[in-house]
Amino acid sequence: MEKWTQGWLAYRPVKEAGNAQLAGSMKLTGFDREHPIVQNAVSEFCRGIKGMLGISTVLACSGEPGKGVSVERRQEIPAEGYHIQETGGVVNLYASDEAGILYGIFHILRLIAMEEALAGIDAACRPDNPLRMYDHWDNLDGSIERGYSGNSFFFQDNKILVNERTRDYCRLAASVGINGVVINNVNVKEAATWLITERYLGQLGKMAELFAGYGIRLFLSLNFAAPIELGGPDSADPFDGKVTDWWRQKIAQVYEAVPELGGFLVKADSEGRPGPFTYGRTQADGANMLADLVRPYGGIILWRCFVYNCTQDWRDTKTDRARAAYDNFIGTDGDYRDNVILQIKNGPMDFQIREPVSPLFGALQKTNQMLEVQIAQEYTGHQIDVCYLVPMFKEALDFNTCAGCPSRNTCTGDAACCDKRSTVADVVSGRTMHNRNAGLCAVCNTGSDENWTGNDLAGANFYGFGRLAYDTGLTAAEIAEEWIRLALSNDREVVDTVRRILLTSRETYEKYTSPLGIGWMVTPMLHYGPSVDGYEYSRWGTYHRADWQGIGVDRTKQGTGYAQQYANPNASLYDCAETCPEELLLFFHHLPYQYRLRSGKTIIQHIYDSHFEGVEEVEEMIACWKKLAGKVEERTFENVSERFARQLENAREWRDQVNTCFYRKCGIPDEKGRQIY
Ligand code: GCW
Repeated sequence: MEKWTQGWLAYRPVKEAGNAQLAGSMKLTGFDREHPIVQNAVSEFCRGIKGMLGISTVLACSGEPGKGVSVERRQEIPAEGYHIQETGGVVNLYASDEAGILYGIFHILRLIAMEEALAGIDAACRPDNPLRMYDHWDNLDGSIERGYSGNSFFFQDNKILVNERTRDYCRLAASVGINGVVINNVNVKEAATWLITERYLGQLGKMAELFAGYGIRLFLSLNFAAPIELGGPDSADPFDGKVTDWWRQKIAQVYEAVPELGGFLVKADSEGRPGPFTYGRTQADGANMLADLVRPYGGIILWRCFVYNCTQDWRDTKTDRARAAYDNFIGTDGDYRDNVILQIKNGPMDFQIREPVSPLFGALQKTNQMLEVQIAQEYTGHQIDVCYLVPMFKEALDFNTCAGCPSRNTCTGDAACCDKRSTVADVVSGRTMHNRNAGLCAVCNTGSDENWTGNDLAGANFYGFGRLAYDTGLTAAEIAEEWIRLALSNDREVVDTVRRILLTSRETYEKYTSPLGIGWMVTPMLHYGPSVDGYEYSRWGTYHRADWQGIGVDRTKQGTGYAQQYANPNASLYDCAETCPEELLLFFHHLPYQYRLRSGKTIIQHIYDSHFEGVEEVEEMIACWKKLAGKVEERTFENVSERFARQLENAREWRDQVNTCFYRKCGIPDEKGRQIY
């Protein structure tokens, strides 16, 4: 069996900080010690205490006195929440359900690992978001679409794997509060279509049971045309009785074998995937058909909004891919069953290093919504380049959609009238609509590599997404610091250095790649490395529209009109170049190279400067990292050093190709006379 690390659950020996006394034993009241989640919580506690403090603990019989951790049921604690309170030398952990205990135990272990005293602790925690999911794009042959850290550990040679690594995956996921996992790629083809058949149901049942022991519900991506492909009726029309009968039986069969199944994720009518549009039905018609059938089993349907025309003619400047999600879904607002959730990518395009927030959030007022982000670094460096994405996710969550605001059409942005419940965080937590079917999911960045994530530092995204989904109030810096201390070291120099690297990494990546929100410019299909015009004359709708005079996409009223999909004041802010946030300027406006930014620099000079700076920043990161030799584990040191060498090469290539390409387009030299080819 291959080896793999324990990530942030390394449980290395630590300074005990007075915790040894307090963590000496564990006592349970009001919970069944045979419950799988309780069992897992107890064994995790024992394992952690042994590794970190060298103490062999036992689960004492309920009611026994003495120091230790006392676990008790308290009905008033919210679902999946917990309260940890130290009194008289006993660490009391209260929860109303088993998942709360598990999360509380991981919290206690986290504090011990960070050498923080449990004495005096009084922490009440509850999840900010009902659903907190990792979505894997794993294929049954073991490959991973947009995977940058080896092969799948869920599938191999068209078989499902359930083994010790699956358990360690669950431990990592549960330790950061993940409660749902989609194991297979949203592009459901070939063998994956058969996941819902006898061929796989036995193994799926085992996997779902293992997951359930960690408070995680298993979900599957579904092929909307499964009836046709699996030998059922020759149609997938959601209004055809033969089709619904087929699905009814199918879903009954699946739930019979996999009773813990959370439901299904569907990518319909997108990038060649079949869907209800084929039959003249709406997205809601398709989603509702499945939702009605999974309802008796408590299942939910996650329906993706990534629906756009991927066979665009680049000559056509009116069609705008950015508009597509809104245009395709806004008309169906309110048409969905309450066990359907629309899963919306954070931006209107596709996981670029900088995008505005999707205007669908909040604009949908009567439909469950979920935020989809990507920690697999498809467009952000393939887990070769370091790019800590939690700051980007926070930005999206903090965005005020201003939806539902009574003065949205006249609002100037400085009015105190702003509805307090209209940020993306409010919408996807369910606070806006008072719904439980809401949350966050991330396209996951893991694979069979020894360190799970290719680059060790990409572990910060794997960890950080979960922590943020559970506790949206945490800052990106706090999450980074936790991860460093758990996964790397408590050493101050390590913590400070790596935190700085992580927190600046997104801006650095942005600087040496695509400027001012323009996006793309990547090598087609691969999506790593520069190719300025690579997608410019393609069918994918991802253009920068640069010529010899200017660059950017006109998405104003005069252009594609995309900016008007937002509520005011966002719509008017974006519509005008003077008020548009500068980091998004070229996303919304086509402007001459000589246009002056607020810094006084022209756009072309900004392009040159930022590209030189980006490379310099990578060089600085590398110099800082080198100083950590001997202070972090050697395997980690070597892994990150090797990745940094490749990142530097990549950054130089980006700098030189982007600068040269734009210099050749516009003929305007760099004011500082640096080398441009
Ligand atoms: O970003 C694009 C990717 C595809 C992916 C698609 C999606 C799974 O390039 O590989 O397909 O998004 O999100 O469905």
